[in-house]
Amino acid sequence: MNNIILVTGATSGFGKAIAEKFASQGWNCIITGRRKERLDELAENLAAKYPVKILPLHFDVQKREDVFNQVQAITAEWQNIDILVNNAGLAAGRDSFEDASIDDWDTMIDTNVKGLLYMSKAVLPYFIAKGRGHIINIGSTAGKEVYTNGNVYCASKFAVDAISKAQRIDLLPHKIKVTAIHPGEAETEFSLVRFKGDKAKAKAVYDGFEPLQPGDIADTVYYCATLPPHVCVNDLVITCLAQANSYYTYKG
Ligand code: NDP
Ligand code: 8X3
Repeated sequence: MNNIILVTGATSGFGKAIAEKFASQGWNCIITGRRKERLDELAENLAAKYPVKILPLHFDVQKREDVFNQVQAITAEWQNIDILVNNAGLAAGRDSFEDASIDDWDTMIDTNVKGLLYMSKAVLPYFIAKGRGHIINIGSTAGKEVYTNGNVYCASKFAVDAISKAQRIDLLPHKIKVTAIHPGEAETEFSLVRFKGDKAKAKAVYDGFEPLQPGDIADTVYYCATLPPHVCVNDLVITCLAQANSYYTYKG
């Protein structure tokens, strides 16, 4: 029987690359996101390319009832989940505290923090029933150091860091691994979303250096997910060569 991974935010960027990586290695995948067309297209492509099953679930992680309804409705065959990757997330805006939009703050907290909590809580009964599981939370270097105009995005990723540490402790009796992966700047749709469709602004973020690519994060998730049962990577910061941390990216 194939292993099963559930990846949130699989319509783009890291999530899409993670689904592709695991499918290519024979894992059945539950993929989620709000953009149904993209989700269905990915499901069709992966199922055509690899000998695996793909279950697309279309919902918004901010909506508590939808999260629980969707996760609780999956059939017994799919409930045998081995890994949950809490990847869905975003930055909305990059403005000074006094200028930042409160709606943007709500969106980031509701998605990056509350969405991750809802998903974890919804999947946990399946892990507890089988006596093992692995939660992989995608944080950020923004959750390690606060940078100029990063305010609430950074706060949401500091929360991911704290929640990961809390889950690691509290879920030990259930033999559930918890891994937080904190990437630095990576070329996905992240900046396009952050700058609300402004392509020039989004592209400028990656000028002058070679950023991480989605496949780099997919490979890292796969590595953490396939270690022996007694080994758990707890906290992993990963950046491109040019980036030392949230403040220092060499563009020489
Ligand atoms: P993308 O914008 O390419 O992908 C984000 C994914 O999250 C999409 O699939 C999107 O799907 C999904 N998503 C966003 N909001 C929701 C929601 N409310 N409900 C369900 N799904 C949602 O960005 P990345 O791949 O870069 O981002 C993935 C994660 O990595 C995020 O948590 C981000 O904060 C983090 N990260 C990104 C870095 C980067 O530089 N790129 C660096 C460090 C961390 P849809 O819109 O279809 O719902
Ligand atoms: C995304 C990376 O540097 O924009 O989390 O915060 S950064």
